[in-house]
Amino acid sequence: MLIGIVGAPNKGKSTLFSALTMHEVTIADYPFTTINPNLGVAYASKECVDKELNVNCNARNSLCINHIRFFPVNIIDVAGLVEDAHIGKGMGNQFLNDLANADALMIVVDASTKTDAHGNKVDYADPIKDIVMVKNEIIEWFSNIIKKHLNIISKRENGIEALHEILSGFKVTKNDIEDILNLYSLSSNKINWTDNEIKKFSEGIIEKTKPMVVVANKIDVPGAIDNFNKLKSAVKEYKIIGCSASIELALRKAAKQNIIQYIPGDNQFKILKNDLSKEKLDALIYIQNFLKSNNDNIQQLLNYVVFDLLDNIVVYPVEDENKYTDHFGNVLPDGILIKRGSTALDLAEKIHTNLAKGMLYAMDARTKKRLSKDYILKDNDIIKIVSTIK
Ligand SMILES: Nc1nc2c(ncn2[C@@H]2O[C@H](COP(=O)(O)OP(=O)(O)O)[C@@H](O)[C@H]2O)c(=O)[nH]1
Ligand SMILES: [Mg+2]
Repeated sequence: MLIGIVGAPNKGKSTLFSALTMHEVTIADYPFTTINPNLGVAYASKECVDKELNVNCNARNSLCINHIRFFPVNIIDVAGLVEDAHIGKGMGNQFLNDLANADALMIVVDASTKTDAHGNKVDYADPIKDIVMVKNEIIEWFSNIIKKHLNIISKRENGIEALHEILSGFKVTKNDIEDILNLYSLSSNKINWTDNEIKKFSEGIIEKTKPMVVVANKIDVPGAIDNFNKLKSAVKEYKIIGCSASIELALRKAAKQNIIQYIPGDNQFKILKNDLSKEKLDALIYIQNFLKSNNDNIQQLLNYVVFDLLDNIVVYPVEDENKYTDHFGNVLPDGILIKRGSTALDLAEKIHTNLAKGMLYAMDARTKKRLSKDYILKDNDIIKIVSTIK
């Protein structure tokens, strides 16, 4: 899973990225812990089933702290987008290609309203303008990709197949394409759309395959909460989550330095050092008050994207259905993020293609009941896959 951070310059995208990807602990063998500057790992969190079962898990593909399970997801922070980036303004829009593979996008806006859509300091700038601009630039970027290939697409009898080939790196399925063609009554063979039709298609595909959340950042600045509330009542199209990326970054830095004990997402922390300077202590008290007075935080933001916007559930595969272990004896080693509606066979495929190939049936480890391959998984299911191939 890949989540992209987008927005105009100076809204706090990179600060948010740093805060989301800074951890006290990382999972050593997770493939993405080697980080290039703008690609990192963040952790979505949810109560672990080990609490309900009254055991302590040995989490391996995820982390578990005080019965809160943390699941790795990839985060990418791209350059700032400005109005008319698609005709070369600012840094242009080529860097949006890095978002092709993203499953969802976080649009970062400045709730303090002190930076405009170009990132310049101003007295007032309406964050709604940023949302409109970002969405529009993303649609323009996508439209240009279609335009570039239109000549080839127009020669093909089957337009859906032709589009699907062009969009193979975009996490766009044939079904997605078909749905949008139907929605806007667009022709599907020997496609030769007008610019307007290309734009409609692009808008439809982006809305369907790149769901977005708006992050109202810099909520710590005086007056920002009012702007945030205004934004929430004016924009119904997206969920809007307020946060202060800079405060959360300070918080996670303090946790990393073992100055405080903090579980991401909590609205409190414990100070571990008693020899802090007055300045540091005051800063921590300020952060503590901030946490207590604000409901949203970046952990909720990430959890919203993973579990609500992208509709994932968590399933725990085990080999021993009595002890809830793998064959090394690890208790509930893996928590797997999987789309709601997935089947037991989908889970087997996610674990290993061979496991799926030889799959006979699944078993609910709680009830010991047999489940068919097409059983629709439920959130927090503990599942044993029985297969002829391991
Ligand atoms: N007050 C406040 N300032 C912030 C916050 N997040 C970022 N900033 C500041 O905004 C400026 C731009 O931040 P940066 O992360 O580089 O923005 P980007 O260009 O969108 O990546 C920097 O001066 C940050 O310190 C925040 O939550 N609150
Ligand atoms: Mg940046």
